[in-house]
Amino acid sequence: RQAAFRTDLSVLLDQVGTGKESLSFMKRRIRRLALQWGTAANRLDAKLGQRWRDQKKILVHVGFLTEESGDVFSPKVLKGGPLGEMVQWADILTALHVLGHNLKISMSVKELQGFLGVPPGRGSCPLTGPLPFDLIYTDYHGLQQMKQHMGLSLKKHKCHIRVIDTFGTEPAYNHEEYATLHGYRTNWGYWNLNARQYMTMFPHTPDNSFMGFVSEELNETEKRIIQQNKVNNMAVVYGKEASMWKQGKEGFLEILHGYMEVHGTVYYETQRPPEVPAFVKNHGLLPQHELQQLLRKAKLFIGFGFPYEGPAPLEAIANGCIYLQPKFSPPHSSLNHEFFRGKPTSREVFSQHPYAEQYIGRPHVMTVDYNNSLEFDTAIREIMRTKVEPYLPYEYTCEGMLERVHAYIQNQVRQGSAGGTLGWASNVTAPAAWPPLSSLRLLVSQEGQSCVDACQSAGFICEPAHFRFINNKEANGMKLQVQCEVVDSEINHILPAFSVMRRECGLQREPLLFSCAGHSPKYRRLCPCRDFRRGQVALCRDCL
Ligand code: U2F
Repeated sequence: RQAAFRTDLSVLLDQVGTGKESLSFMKRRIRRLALQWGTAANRLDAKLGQRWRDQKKILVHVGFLTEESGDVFSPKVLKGGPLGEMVQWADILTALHVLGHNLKISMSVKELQGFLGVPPGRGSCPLTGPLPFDLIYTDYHGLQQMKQHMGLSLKKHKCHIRVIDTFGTEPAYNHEEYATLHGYRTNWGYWNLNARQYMTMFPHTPDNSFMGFVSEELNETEKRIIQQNKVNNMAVVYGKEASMWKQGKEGFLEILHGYMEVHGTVYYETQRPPEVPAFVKNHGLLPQHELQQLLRKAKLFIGFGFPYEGPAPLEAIANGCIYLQPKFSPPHSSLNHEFFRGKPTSREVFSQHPYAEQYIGRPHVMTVDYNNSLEFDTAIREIMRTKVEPYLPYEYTCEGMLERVHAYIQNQVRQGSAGGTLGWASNVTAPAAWPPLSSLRLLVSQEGQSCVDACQSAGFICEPAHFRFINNKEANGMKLQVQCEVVDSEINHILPAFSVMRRECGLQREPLLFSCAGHSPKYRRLCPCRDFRRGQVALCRDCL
């Protein structure tokens, strides 16, 4: 069946259910953005013209909100706890609904069993029949629950699963045997999925797919009004929980206070949290739409280093604020920071919000060393002088998210894999390459450099789907004029690569370990880069 765009969200709102603060938060968000989604649907509909879109049967199982996983998030919704995940799930549900798919939503193991056709009360009884869905979106908690309740058949149906994974999963951590043997085993990884089945919140791990979320978009009149009403000496602090304000913030807060009126939205019960200095005008945790109003007046949105990679800086920039954030030197990662420990990635985070730094940058984003008071002071004064327009990258608009999710749903399933071992779409006979091969740009990294960085510094992005086309002697030797004296094929996540000193070229033997992230001091990587659309890094020029 052909999928038809939907602009009425009432059915979706009924499906989301009631009885928890997390669900109420998501529903308020869906309602608040309904008009924007509607307009975006109409625009994308016109852009895609008469193109056929398959209507898919989709199950969304939100594992972290199930009672069975402990649901630690729901009770904290009104108390300053993380909301980023709920923002993203609300937007994923809306995107799938608006794109016209046949959607089922599960927020408990019981509902999951019902939808999968597993008899209730027989948790260990595996699903024996065919999977009644084309696609299942879930998270790591949900994956664990599905393993418990689908038994062995999970393996068979694995290629239909997409895992929403905020911080990303790198291939070395995903491959069970390799991770176990080489010290990459963590609490989360080792599911042997195709790494593109993990979908992240920001486009930070090109081995995975970028799912994202949306932020409110302003029209030209709203933008003009906001710019007229900006209060040049008003700052809002990023940090809704008192613990984010603790220790070591006094120095730069004093400097900031010397120039600006400082506002906060820190949750409190009865008394002002002691971590928040008396000069800060604390509004308490605000509903999302009131926070937007505050951001419309403020000139500066200032980060303290935590939370990492949340939605709020994008909302601030979209409302015409300049986002000021700390540089991390040395960078934070799972090797040196508690928050990232155990996460299936060794990605290094060089500032509180790397996306804001790399993809948006000046004048909207300033990343400075907070320990250097002079640098900090100069930044504040520059911010007060600088005029900026509200800005939202296309990939974070409703239309951008619809376009991307549409492209994934219609194309990712068609992908083939070298050797057919990925279980990604082995049931399809003649898989056309997607992204198309026309987008491939073959590059060689510096010694010790990953393909993520090599592609990025050349203005491209690493495309793991293209590894299978470059993992051969021809690419290694002839095209790049590398003199390989030996060509070996091994199981190692830094391959394909070659050692300059030893004149040895190495090919990858395990397609699951094709990795943009991999790097090693004495090796130059062979990198499958691709072009991308401006403002929509997930899609290449010919990808739509
Ligand atoms: C991130 O989670 P957070 O929830 O801490 O991310 P934020 O950027 O602070 O904000 C999420 C939403 O909270 C809203 C705001 C954002 O959309 O509009 N909000 C609000 O409604 N009222 C307020 O007073 C202040 C903010 C990230 F998303 C998670 O994935 C991580 O787990 C977490 C830790 O790094 O950071």
